[in-house]
Amino acid sequence: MVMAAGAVEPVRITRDHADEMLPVWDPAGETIVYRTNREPGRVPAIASVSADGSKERLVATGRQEGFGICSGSKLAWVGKSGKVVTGETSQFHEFLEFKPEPERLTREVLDGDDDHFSVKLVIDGGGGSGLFDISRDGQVALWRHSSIGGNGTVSLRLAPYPDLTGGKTSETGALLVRRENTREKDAAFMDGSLGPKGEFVITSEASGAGYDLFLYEVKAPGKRTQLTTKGREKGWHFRQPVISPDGKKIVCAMRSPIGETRQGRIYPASWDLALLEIGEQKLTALTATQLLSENSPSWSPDGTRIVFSRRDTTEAGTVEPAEPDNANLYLLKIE
Ligand SMILES: [Ca+2]
Repeated sequence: MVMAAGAVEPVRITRDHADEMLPVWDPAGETIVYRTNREPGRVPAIASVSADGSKERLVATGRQEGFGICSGSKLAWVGKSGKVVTGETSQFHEFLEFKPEPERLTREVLDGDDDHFSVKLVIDGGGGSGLFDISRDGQVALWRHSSIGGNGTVSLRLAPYPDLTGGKTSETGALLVRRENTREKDAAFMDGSLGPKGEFVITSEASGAGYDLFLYEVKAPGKRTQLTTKGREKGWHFRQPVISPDGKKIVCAMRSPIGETRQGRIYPASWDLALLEIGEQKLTALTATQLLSENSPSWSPDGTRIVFSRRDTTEAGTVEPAEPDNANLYLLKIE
């Protein structure tokens, strides 16, 4: 594996000393929304920053109890509408649509619609979801439904996004694929990402001792194409796949099973980012850092940059001198 030709040092774009995680880039422009834990009590909230590092700010907060307004999944932009969907896990768990405003939004209610947030899906059955994505054109939604307390099934479902009106994650839309194997249920469909028009889905799934990436054509449910094999063969983890705007490439997080050492102490392997050409199954490392984890990538609308979250895996606060250990967002050019 080699570094990409022309790869350059990533540029840090957030400065807050709390953690910035799970960034998602607006298909319409230069705004990136993400999860932050900067609020008192560190309950997750929603923040945004411009790709040039300006306008870093809180966008929406919820009740400072439980798991909060941005805890159920990665955020998802609704095409170029300027609207965003968040997974909220206060009391009943729901996927909520809202539109970021110049003023910070505050959600006071535990469940249901309010002035700014409308329910698109309700997570039913006592299980979980944790995965929600919308195709780049805003037309198709993908989510996971898990029945943890029930029969141990995990499903991926799809629906036209405009059709979501507050139904249940267990029965809305159409089934793409389901796993009934309880042994693997916790690892089934760890991450999932929709193609630009919702025409295919890339997943990360348990594979051997690791995780590999797989492709499902929406028109041929049940048929699975394996895109990586080092999970099965060597215990590598391939996670968090995101598909380029042209639908031809994937950036994902990957890590080897081999730990890393600093000052005689061994730490788990850190995450790096990799680029995969879907048709050629050619994998290129975009980062190769020791003891720094790069994860949660998201593509710029023109496909020339990605934003991701980075933190020091030793929790030693070595991001910058005199700064506490914290996760930050970075941009990386992709040539
Ligand atoms: Ca930070």
